[in-house]
Amino acid sequence: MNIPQSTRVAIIGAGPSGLLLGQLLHRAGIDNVIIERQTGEYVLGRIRAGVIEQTTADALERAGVATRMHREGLLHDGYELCIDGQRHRIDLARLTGGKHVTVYGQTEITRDLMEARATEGLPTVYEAQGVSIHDFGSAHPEVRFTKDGVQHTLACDFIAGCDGFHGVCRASVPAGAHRTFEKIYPFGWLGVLADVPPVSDELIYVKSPRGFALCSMRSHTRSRYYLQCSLDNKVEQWSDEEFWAELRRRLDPAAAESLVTGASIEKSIAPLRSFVTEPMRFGRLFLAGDAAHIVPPTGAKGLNLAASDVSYLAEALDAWYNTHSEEGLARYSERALARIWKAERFSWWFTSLMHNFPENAGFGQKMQEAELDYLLHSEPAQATMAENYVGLPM
Ligand code: RFL
Ligand code: PHB
Repeated sequence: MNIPQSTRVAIIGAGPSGLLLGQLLHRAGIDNVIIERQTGEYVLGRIRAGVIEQTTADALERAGVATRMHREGLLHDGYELCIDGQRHRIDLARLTGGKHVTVYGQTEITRDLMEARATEGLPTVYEAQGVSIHDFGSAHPEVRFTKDGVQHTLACDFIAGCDGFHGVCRASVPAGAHRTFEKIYPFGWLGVLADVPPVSDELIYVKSPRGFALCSMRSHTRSRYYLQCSLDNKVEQWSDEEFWAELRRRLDPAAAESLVTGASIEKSIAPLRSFVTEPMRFGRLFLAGDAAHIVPPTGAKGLNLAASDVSYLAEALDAWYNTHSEEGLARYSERALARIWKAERFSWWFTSLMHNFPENAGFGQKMQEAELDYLLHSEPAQATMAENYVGLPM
């Protein structure tokens, strides 16, 4: 591939944010180039999100990449909360007037987006080294990087920072130009992916005296399970046998009994964090997705926020190029942050409700118990939870 020297929008990062933005821009007739530091295989190897809101499914539809999701994705109109060995169903469809979520892995969405991009011949530079961004305070920003030992400069009108939490874009913003808000949780999630049938047709979020667990899935034959673990745990400390034994201890007796176990095909530990940077626009640099915010995975909101960010951004750039309106770009940060803070609240609340907190003895624990008791016996409380879980409107 010839590496272009100029484009309209330079997108940094080929995760779901960058790839979806690229596809939405292409559909609006806006040239873009994606610069990614890893290989495509590496990006596909990261096992992450599994639950897709309707607004994300709609964005994939607009991007022209929803065919396989419609065919293979699993529609879920409820999930269960298992509290100290007893299961309670949250009936999403009934509580939200017919809404549902789709269980379809981030890996599959990423693969669909990569394939669409390759089919349409859109430029993506993988294994770009030393990526740096310049002059985004001016009308002529630039991206510089090295590929196969050769230095390249990409001139552009705008830079989209879709390069995740550890990327270069947010780090390039002068310290005084933004504010960050952060909460670190005192535990992580140990995740296992295995080719075994899921323990139940629906997701089960588990709170037990031994800590949180989650039973999720990717298909009728592939399961994804998580355990709350200590931050000083290493993946190597957890054999498959130990993982399954600990999961069984946290489940209710019926689920523990019917759990099918097998060899893990992926095992990893993720720390839990809430993080937001404000604003998300710096001249001609726009941050989107994990580059601007992180949620703990309990609410299943990270990928969904990435999709709403890039939907707002694509709409704003479409208006700029095709109707010469600057309003969408001017309002991008404010619009995106309004949705982000509500998802931050929900993810923090659901995380606080379901996990064991070392510091939570006494009053904190009583508050958690009262909150759970209220939720399980109040229809309006369940409706609020369901409304947030299926996703607030964009
Ligand atoms: P990504 O996916 O991190 O992609 C960023 C890309 O940028 C590249 N990059 C660079 N490229 C060029 N130059 C540089 N200097 C670069 N630095 C980095 C990286 O290589 C990478 O390819 O961010 P993006 O696109 O914003 O997507 C965000 C989502 O990945 C994330 O929010 C979700 O995975 C979060 N998440 C979930 N979200 C949901 O909506 N539903 C879920 O069920 C859900 N479950 C999860 C999750 C995240 C998890 N982990 C491990 C954090 C479950 C887990 C366990
Ligand atoms: C997942 O399947 O990976 C998953 C599902 C729901 C969550 C988080 C992760 O809340």
